[in-house]
Amino acid sequence: MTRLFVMCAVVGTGAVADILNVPGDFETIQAAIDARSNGDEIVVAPGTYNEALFAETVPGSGIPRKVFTLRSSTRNPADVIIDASGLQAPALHLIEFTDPCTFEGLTFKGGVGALITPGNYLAGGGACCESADAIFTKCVFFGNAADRGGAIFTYQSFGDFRVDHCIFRDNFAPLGGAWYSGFGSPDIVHSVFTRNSAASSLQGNGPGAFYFGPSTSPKIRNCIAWGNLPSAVGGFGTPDIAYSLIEGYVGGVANIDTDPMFVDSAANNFALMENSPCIDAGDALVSSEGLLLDFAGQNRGLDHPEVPNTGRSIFELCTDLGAFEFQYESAPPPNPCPSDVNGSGTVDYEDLVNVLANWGPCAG
Ligand SMILES: [Ca+2]
Ligand SMILES: [Ca+2]
Repeated sequence: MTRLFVMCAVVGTGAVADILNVPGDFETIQAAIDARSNGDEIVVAPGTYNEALFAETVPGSGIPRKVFTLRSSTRNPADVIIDASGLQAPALHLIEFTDPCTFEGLTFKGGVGALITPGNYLAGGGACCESADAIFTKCVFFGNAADRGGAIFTYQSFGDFRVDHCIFRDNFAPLGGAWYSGFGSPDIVHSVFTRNSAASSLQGNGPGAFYFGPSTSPKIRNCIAWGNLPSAVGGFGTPDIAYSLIEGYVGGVANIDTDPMFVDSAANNFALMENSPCIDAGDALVSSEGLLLDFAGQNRGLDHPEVPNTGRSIFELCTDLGAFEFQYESAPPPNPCPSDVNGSGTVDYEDLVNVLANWGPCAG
């Protein structure tokens, strides 16, 4: 009787979530996904996992929702690489999640998209999200390819789709080198799109970063899209783009179109140089909503006192565009009296003795 009561209590609350460790509890990430209960958190140890992940729920089919979180144990995308190379599938494929699953600190690479019918095209090399909301935080998508959405394909998202502090680089698709979005309004915040490419196809040309499909109104804030081929954005949808650097894009509020000045793009270092136009050019209201740490885990919203605040600052917050906040460090104040060798506040006999006692070549 007691046992029955406990079981009912557990099932009744629906709030008992477990942590599933990979490879501690499950040899593969997919095995953990298959074994999950609603609300579980799958924590992956550093390594490269040659897997193509798949999860679905189908409303009315009896397959329970079982929303989950998947993250690296270090929350660093350099440490856990989901590499779908050779598997002829997306690195991640989600179907029918009306509540978002969460993905944090992961790299998705080597995927080639899922076959969508009718239409017969491959969609979403890194992540194919069919009628599925998701939240991607601090994830990297590179070296993925598809026909639509080299890195991400979103279709009929329900309004809770968001990426923040993600880096999309070196992905390819004829339509939407990095992202194809149809029938939905994903939020894209503090992310970097670079070196993604599209090519001519029967459907038309490009663009390299975002393709806004029909009935698509993505909200893009504090992002950088630079160096994508043949262009950054395009399509039929009506994007809401503000406080961003989108190469070649004209319109919206407080957008800029000039070199973002990455520290070392060739080495995939997308932090900002001190003379970057992205510094203090963001919308701090967006950053203040739970996004107060940047890709490197450093504080957001630092005011660079020597840079005009061209974005929207909130109180003391002056946020930057892209995934990294420029870490301003004030220089030490100049010494007003260099001859005061012992720092006494007066230049006197003791300073002179100190100088004479140390006369000659400096050690070292
Ligand atoms: Ca400033
Ligand atoms: Ca700043």
